[in-house]
Amino acid sequence: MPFAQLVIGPPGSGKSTYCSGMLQFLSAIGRKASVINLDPANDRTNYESALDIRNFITIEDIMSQEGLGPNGSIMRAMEELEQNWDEFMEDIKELGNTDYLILDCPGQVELFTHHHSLRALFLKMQKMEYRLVVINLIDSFYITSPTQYISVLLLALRSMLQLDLPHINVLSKIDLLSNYGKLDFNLDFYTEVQDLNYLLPLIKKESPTLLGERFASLNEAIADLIMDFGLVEFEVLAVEDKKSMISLLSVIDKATGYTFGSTEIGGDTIWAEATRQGGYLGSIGDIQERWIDHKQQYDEQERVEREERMKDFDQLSSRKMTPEEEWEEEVRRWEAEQGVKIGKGFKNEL
Ligand SMILES: Nc1nc2c(ncn2[C@@H]2O[C@H](COP(=O)(O)OP(=O)(O)OP(=O)(O)O)[C@@H](O)[C@H]2O)c(=O)[nH]1
Ligand SMILES: [Mg+2]
Repeated sequence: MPFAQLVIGPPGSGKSTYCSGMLQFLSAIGRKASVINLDPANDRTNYESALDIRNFITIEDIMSQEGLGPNGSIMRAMEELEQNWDEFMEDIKELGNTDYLILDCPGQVELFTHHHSLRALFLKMQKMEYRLVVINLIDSFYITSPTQYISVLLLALRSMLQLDLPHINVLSKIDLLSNYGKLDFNLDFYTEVQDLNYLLPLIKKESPTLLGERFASLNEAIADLIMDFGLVEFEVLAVEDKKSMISLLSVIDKATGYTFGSTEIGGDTIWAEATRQGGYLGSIGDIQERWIDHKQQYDEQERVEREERMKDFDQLSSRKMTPEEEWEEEVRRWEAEQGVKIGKGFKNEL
């Protein structure tokens, strides 16, 4: 049973960087993974793609043939891909046996809020028995302003409803958050999407004009809607931080059913189960402490520990630790800390 991560998110939210990091990580722990570049504008990927939409279609071609601008051309390229999906799918099949496909999608939000092509492609993959999970990356910068936060919540909700697949929303670049000044609330307020009514006075302050009052009312209505659905939650990610990648993978594994090692469980059950259990991120207070309150101490402590591990390894084996061995070591430590297995052979052990 192949699994696929569909990596979406607004422009610059870290999709391609994530795909590259996840590819390295999965490969290091012995899962066969391949990245497919679905972004026709992505001419310099920071990973080696197993398959590239640009081999079929480039936005330069569409721009010159159809007289469209770069953004319209990306939408058009997705429509063309949808029409020629069988050919593309044949190429995916030729990639052979992969545990995980990782799809690096374009950043136009229309693609996952109301345009049909991406959804149609994902549905086709689902029919081919891929176990899909959407990874929706949203730059954590947006939680620094109440109205922007409401806006990304709406975006996340809209994508969840439109794509109708197991969906993991992730606040990306969490390592940069402490540079943006003090948040109005603790980080868990934002990740758990707690009572948004607390934001309302701040929204009113952010928009003091008459028009601003109507804007505040709009935000209030959206906040109510988001709370009514109660679907949106966020994980956090700093792509260079191995622990945060490992934690996120454990959440992904639950959402896809990889954790269960069974092909029998239906998608709904898995999603419900994954949602019920929540992440393995430790208590959410740890995240506030790790990424905001004591970030520098944690960074320093982790740097020192890593150097010591490297030195010990060096002395014992008279060679440097490979990146794969570093990942394995980090996974082992994480497993010991959490009492949960994620590494090689995990599927068979269950
Ligand atoms: N500090 C930090 N920077 C990150 C992280 N993830 C991505 N970035 C940076 O964010 C920038 C944008 O990342 P990309 O991976 O190109 O983002 P994208 O979503 O693929 O962008 P588009 O394809 O243009 O939509 C790059 O400079 C990355 O190095 C992170 O976790 N922490
Ligand atoms: Mg990209």
